[in-house]
Amino acid sequence: MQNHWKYRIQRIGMVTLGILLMGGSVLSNAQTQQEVNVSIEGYKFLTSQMPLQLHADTIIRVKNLDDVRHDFGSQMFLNTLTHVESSGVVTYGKGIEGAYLDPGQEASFRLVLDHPGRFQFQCSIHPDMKGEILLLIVDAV
Ligand SMILES: [Cu+2]
Repeated sequence: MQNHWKYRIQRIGMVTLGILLMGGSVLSNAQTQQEVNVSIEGYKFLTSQMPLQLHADTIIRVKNLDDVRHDFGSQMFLNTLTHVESSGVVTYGKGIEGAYLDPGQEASFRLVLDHPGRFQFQCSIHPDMKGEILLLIVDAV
């Protein structure tokens, strides 16, 4: 029963996202997307990222390679509009804490970072699991 309710809310979110994306593509000048890849293996976050730029579309792809459930959560999503896709379910908005990942599962987080810094993330199930994404100011090429 509760699953049905959740599904409906998320469907509504998807429609809203479609409208926002259409609006966004008119406003932005086809910026390139920058990627951060995070794999979870052996109760550790392994991060690979290119130098990140401010105000660019950023996608964080997270994959759980362990055979236990993990969580990818970060404060950075709380005040930032974030588009999360996990198991074919899309959520969009501010205040997203993160996503749970079952064994083998992937999730992606799309957002635009508007200030530099170290963005920390963690697994709420295993508090010792922590990682970070760095956004240093670099001159655009
Ligand atoms: Cu964990």
